[in-house]
Amino acid sequence: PTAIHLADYRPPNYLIDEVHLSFRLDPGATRVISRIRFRANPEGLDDGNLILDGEKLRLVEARIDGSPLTALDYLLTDTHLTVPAARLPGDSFVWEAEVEIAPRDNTALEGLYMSNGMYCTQSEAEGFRKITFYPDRPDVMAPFTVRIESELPVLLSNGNQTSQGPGFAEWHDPWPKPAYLFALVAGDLRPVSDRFTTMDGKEVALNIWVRPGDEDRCGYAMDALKRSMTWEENVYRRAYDLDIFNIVAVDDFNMGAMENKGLNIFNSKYVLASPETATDRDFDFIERIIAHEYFHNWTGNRITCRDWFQLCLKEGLTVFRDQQFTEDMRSAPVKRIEDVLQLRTRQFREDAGPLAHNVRPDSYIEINNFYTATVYEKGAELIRMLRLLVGVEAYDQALQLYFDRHDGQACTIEDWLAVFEDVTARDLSQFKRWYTQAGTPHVTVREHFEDGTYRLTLRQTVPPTPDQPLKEPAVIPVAFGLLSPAGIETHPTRIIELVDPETTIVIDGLAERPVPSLLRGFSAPVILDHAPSFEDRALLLAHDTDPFNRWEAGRSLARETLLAMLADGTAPAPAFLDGLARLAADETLDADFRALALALPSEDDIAQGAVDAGLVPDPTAIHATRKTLKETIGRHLKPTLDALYEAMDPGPVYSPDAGQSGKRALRNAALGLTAHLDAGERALAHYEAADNMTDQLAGFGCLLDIGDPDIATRFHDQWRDDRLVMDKWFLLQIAHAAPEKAVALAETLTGHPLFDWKNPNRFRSLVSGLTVGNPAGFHDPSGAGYAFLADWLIRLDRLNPQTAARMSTAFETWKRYDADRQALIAAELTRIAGTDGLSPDLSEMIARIRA
Ligand code: B3K
Ligand code: ZN
Repeated sequence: PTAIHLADYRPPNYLIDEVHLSFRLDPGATRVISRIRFRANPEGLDDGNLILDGEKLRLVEARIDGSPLTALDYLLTDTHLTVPAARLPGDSFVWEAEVEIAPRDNTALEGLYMSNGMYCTQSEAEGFRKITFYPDRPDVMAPFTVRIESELPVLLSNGNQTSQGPGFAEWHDPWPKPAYLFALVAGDLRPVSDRFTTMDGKEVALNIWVRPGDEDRCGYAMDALKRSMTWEENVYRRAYDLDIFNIVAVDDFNMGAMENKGLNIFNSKYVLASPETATDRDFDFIERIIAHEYFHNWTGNRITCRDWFQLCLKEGLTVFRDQQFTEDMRSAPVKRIEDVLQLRTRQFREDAGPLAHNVRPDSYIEINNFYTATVYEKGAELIRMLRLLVGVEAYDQALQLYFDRHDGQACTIEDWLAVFEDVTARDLSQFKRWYTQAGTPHVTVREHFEDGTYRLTLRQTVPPTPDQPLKEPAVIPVAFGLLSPAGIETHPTRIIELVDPETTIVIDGLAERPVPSLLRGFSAPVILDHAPSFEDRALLLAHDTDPFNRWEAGRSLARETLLAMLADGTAPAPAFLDGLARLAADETLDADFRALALALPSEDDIAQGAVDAGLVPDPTAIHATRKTLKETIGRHLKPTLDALYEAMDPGPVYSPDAGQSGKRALRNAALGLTAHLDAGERALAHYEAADNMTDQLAGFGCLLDIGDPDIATRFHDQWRDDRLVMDKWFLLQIAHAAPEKAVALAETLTGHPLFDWKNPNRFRSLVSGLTVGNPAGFHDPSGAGYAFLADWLIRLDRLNPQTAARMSTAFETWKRYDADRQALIAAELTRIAGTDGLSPDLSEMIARIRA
C-alpha cells in the first residue's frame, strides 16, 4: 500500500446528480443494484476517465446509458473499476451496476455486515466501496434513494421513508451527502419512540431501535437526544432537517457511534443504560456521544470534508461542540478538568511519541488510523483557542457565516479559517500552524520581581516530531491572573497572546511578590514548564479563583510527591496531605470537583512525568509507589474520608445527574482510599447494598484490590447474561489484578466461554484491561504482556484490521522504557511486522511505531 498525500489532491472527474440503490438482502449473497447519474466536473482532470472505487465486490453486470458493458469496456482491479473516457458516451450518463456481496462473511465490520442476525453498515471512512462501485470520496455529494428488500421486519436507511410494504421499504434522502454517510439497517428490532418540534415548527419522529428486551434501557439516550436538539437550536441556531431521526444500537461495532444522515448507528454500550447496569460514567458518555453524533448533522453532514486530510474540520469542531453542551448540562469546571485529563492522557502521549501527527495530517496509508486523539481532542482545543482569541461574539458570527456560506459543500481548513478572518479581519496564518505542526508546545516560565515590578517571561518551543525537526512559533493564548501572597486575587484573568518565541510582560506598582496563576482554564494545549514553590502551589490550591488551576495545583503537588517517593522514598509532605484533607472537606466545593482532586495521577501519567523529569520510568515501581501514596492518604485522611462516606449518600432514588453522580464519585473515592484499612469490610457492605452499577463497581474494584477470593465469581453469576456488564467484569478483574498475575489472568480469561474475541467491545475490555488498566502487568519484566498483546493483534488482524490497528497503540510509548523492555517490545514489533498477510491498517501502525 502506498501513502496518499494532501498535496496530491485533485478534484473528481465526475460529480453525481442522483443515486438509486436497491438491496436484496441475503447473508451470503446480497445483491446491490445501483443506478447513478454522473455529470462531468468542469474542474476534473482532462483525461475524463470514470474512476470508481470497489473492493470485495463480485460484479454481475454493468451498463452505461442502458448498454451492457463487456470486460473490454473497463479495467477492473482489486480496488478500482475504471471506464476510459473513450468508452463513455459524453459529459453526462447513467451508470448501472449489479454486484454481489456477503455480509455474513464480513468480519471487518466495515461495509455491510451482520451482527446478531441484523444487517448493519459502517461506511466511514472508506467502507462504501465494499457495498458497490462508487467514487468513494467525501467531495462527491448526492441525494440518495434506497430500496431494501428483505423479510426482516425493520428496514431502515437515510432520509425519510417514502414507501413500505411486505418485504420492502424505500427511503429518500434529499440532502446531498458523501457516500461515507450512507447507512442501511435491517433486523428484528423494536422502537422506542418520541417526538420533537423544531424551532421552525417541523415535527420530527424520533426512534431508538434496539433488540427485543432492551427497550427499557433507552430512556436516557432519548432524553439526551431531545436536549441535544434543543441546545443546538438555542446555541448554534441549527434545526434538524428531516421528518425522522433514527438511532440504532448494535453490539458489534468498531467504535463508539456513527453520524450517518438521519440514521445514527451506535455501539450499544453508548445507548443502553439502566441504573442497575450502567455507571454514572456510562450515562455521561451516552449523553455526550448522542449529542456528538447529532451535532454532526450540521458540522460534518450538511457541511462535510473535501478530503480525509480535513477530518478535524468535522471532528475537532464537533468534539468542541459536544464539550460545550456537556459544560452547559453539567458542571463546566469539572468537565474542563476531565477533558484536559483525557487530552493529556491520550493526546499528549500520542504527540510525544512515534505516532505524532498534525491535527491536519499531510499523508496517510490507512485513513482509519487517523481517527486519533490529535484529530479529535487537539482539534477541539484549536477551536476553543480560536474562540478565546476572537471572542464569543465573533465566534458566533463566524459560525453563522460558515453555515450560510458552506451549506451543502465539502470544505477545507482554509475555508474554516477564512470565515474567522472575514468576520474579524484578523490574519490567522500564524494560528494555522496549529493545524500543520505536530507536537505539544512547551511554554517555559521565568519570573522576576524587584521594586514592586513583576516581569513574567514566557518562551515557547515545540519539540521535533517524526518528519518535522524544526517548528515555527504558534499563537498561544495564555490566560493568567495574579494573587497576593495572602491569596487575594489582585489581577483578574487576562489573555496574553504569545506570537514570538519569547514574550515578557511587566506589571508594576505591586506591594509584594505576586503568585501567578497561569494558563487558567487550560487556555492552550501546551506543557507549562514552571516549577513554582510548594508554598505557591499550596496557595493556588487553596485560593485560586480559577477552579481549573486549583485542581492543577493539587495535581502537580501529587505528581511531585509521587516522583519524590519514587526517586528516593521521600515521604509525602504533611502539608500536602493536610491540603488534600482541607479540600476534601471544603463544602463550598462541588462534590465532583472534590472527587477529582482526590484522584491520583494514573500510572501512565506518572510514567510520563518521570520521562519529563529526565528519568526512565519503571512501571513496577510506579505501581507500588502509587499504591503506597494511596494508602498513606487513606490513613492520614481517615476521619475526613469516613465523614464523607457517611455524608455523601445521594439518597434512595437513583439519578445519573451531575449532582448525584458527584456525590457518588466523592463517596466512592473515600471508600477507595480507605478500603484496605478494614480488610474490605466496608467495601463488601457497599457492594452488597448497591442498587446501581456505579456503587457496585466501586465496591467490586476495592474487593479485587484486596484480593477477595469470591467476588469475581459472585459478580459473574449475577451478570453472566448481560453483555455490557460482562465487558466490565473482564476489564476490571484484569485491571485490578496484582501486576505479576495480570498476564496469566488475561490468558485464562481468553479461555472463558464468554470471551467472544470477534466482538470488539469484549476484545477491547479484555485486552485493554491489561494494556491500559494494568500498566505494571502489561510491562511485566518477563515480556509476557508484550507477547500476549502481539499474539492477539496478529490473530485479530486477520478478521478485523481496524480494531487490531487501534489496539496496537499500547506500544506507542515503548521508547520511554529501559533497554530490556525496549528490546522485548522491539522483538514483538518485528514479529508482528513480519507476519504474512498483515493488513495495511496494522502494518502502517507498526511501521510508524517502530520508526
Ligand atoms: N465519524 C465517526 C467515526 C468514524 C470512524 C471510522 N473509522 C464517529 C464520530 O466521530 O462521530
Ligand atoms: Zn465525530
